[in-house]
Amino acid sequence: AQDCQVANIQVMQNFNKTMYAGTWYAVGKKDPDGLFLLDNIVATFSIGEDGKMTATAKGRVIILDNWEMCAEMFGTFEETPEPAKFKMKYWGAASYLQSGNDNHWVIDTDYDNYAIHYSCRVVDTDGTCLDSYSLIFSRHPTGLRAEDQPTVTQKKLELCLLGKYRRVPHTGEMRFTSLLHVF
Ligand code: AZE
Repeated sequence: AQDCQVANIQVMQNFNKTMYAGTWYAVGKKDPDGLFLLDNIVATFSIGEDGKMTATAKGRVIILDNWEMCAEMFGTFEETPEPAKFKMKYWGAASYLQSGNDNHWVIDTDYDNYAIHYSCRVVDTDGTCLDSYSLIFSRHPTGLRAEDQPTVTQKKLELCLLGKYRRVPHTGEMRFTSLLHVF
């Protein structure tokens, strides 16, 4: 049963950030209000020598209404008393990209195949979320394994976001961004 209260959302128990590190391909997304990454979204999480988690994310964006580009984004994570709940400070490699401070919750993962991320930006007066985004990650660019689909569907339901996700295409266009931007 889900009451859609942000405070009651269950997150990953005993979250292990070391096992979470590495590359994840977004295969599904629910957008926040305003601008967001469009497609080809790939995130790579790392754990520094200080034990702190950082991430890079790439994806296609459209800014200024019609200017399409590959966004290279960076994030640093602040831990909270709940291991699967982080505060993420993020910014773009280019100044005209977005920057901000978001919640970053890991709802569920098996570390090897799938992960469900959730971020509520604005909590409404009734305790539900007014502006959220969520990414369904896979370790495989081809998508989720059939056996992981029921788990992911159940979690979308618990987040009160079932039916609000779109598939994230991976066409490979953004792969060489970090090589191109040195020119
Ligand atoms: C996330 C994975 C971990 C690292 C980061 C992420 C979020 C990135 C954004 C990017 C928005 C960019 C826009 C540019 C015009 C969660 C994908 C940094 C929110 C809108």
